[in-house]
Amino acid sequence: VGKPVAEDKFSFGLWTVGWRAADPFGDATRPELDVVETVHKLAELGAWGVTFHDNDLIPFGSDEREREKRISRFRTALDETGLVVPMATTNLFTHPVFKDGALTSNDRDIRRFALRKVMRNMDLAAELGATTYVLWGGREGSETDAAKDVRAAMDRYREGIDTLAQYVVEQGYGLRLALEPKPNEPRGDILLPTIGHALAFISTLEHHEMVGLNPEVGHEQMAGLNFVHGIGQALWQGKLFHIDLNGQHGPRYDQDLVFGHGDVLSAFFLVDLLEHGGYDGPRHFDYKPPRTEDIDGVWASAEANMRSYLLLRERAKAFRADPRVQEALERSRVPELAQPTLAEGETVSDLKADRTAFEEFDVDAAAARGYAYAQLSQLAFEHLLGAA
Ligand code: GLT
Ligand code: MN
Ligand code: MN
Ligand code: MN
Repeated sequence: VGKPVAEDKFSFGLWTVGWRAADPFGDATRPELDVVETVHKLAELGAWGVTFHDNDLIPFGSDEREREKRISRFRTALDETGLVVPMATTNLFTHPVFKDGALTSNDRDIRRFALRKVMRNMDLAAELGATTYVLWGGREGSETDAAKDVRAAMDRYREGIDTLAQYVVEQGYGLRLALEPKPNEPRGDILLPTIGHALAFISTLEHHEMVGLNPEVGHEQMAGLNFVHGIGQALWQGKLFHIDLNGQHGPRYDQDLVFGHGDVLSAFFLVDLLEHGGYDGPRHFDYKPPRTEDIDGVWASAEANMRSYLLLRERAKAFRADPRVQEALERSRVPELAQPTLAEGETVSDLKADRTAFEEFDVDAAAARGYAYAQLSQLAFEHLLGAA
């Protein structure tokens, strides 16, 4: 595969390559990365976009002068490189004020402060041309069920998202909101833990049409769920506004590995789905360069994300184009699922009157038919390995 190009729409959060690798047990292993250097390096590697939290760019508590200075340095780097800002988000988790959450903190003053913090960064996001605004509620949750009235918390969560959507409408910003589910970490339990919970929540919103999802590979896998199925449903509901690509080895702490460096078979089917399922948004990497790496390792890992995606895309294309795969899909009756179960114009009483559907249906013969999924699955595996 060649070098990544702008059309690939690869983007990175400033907090990814910029992670200094402090963890709950150890200090940072890397120095601070300068924003301007980051933007230039990402552009050089072939990335198309860069995303940020307010506090990745502007340290919490900066005065107006400092804020303007930082924004202007960032803007200059963007102009110099042509990198775009497709998405922005808010840090509602680092400062101790958010220890019980932001939009759902029990403390009302903190909820009001959180809304203002988001609104302020929405102004900047719109100014920089972003089209998606992500909300990851990492601190929305609890460690004890005694602490949180979940029904009241959902009321406040809905009020918060509706208020922010209303702000976007009133300001005339071209932003859509994308909620990012995660089951736990840093809270013991986080509200809106999975794609499914978040989709159900969105349907209750006043401005539901402008709110969708930013699902992350590792977050669903931490919950033991099939990410490809989650993305399939999000696409089906028109709610895949953005995506966080990375790697994870099943239910354990949030690993944020390089894309493809976790469940590789799932990554293959994910790329196949994104490429053939009508998603044309950013391919955004939300990963952490391992704590063991120096700065060369950081850039090698950034490059690895894009290369993994391109390799998987190439393999997925070959899989789709292989006549043996098309035959295998037919044999497995995969295309038949697209056919409606009732015939055109058929009513439920027609179905009830159809003796071939039930009374005369040969259940034993139907039960005996194999689906040939073993062959199909192996073909996918061999294409993934480049062995087909
Ligand atoms: C944080 C989190 C990510 C979210 C980011 C957006 S912040 O790094 O772990 O999964 O996407 O707020
Ligand atoms: Mn993660
Ligand atoms: Mn993360
Ligand atoms: Mn994420």
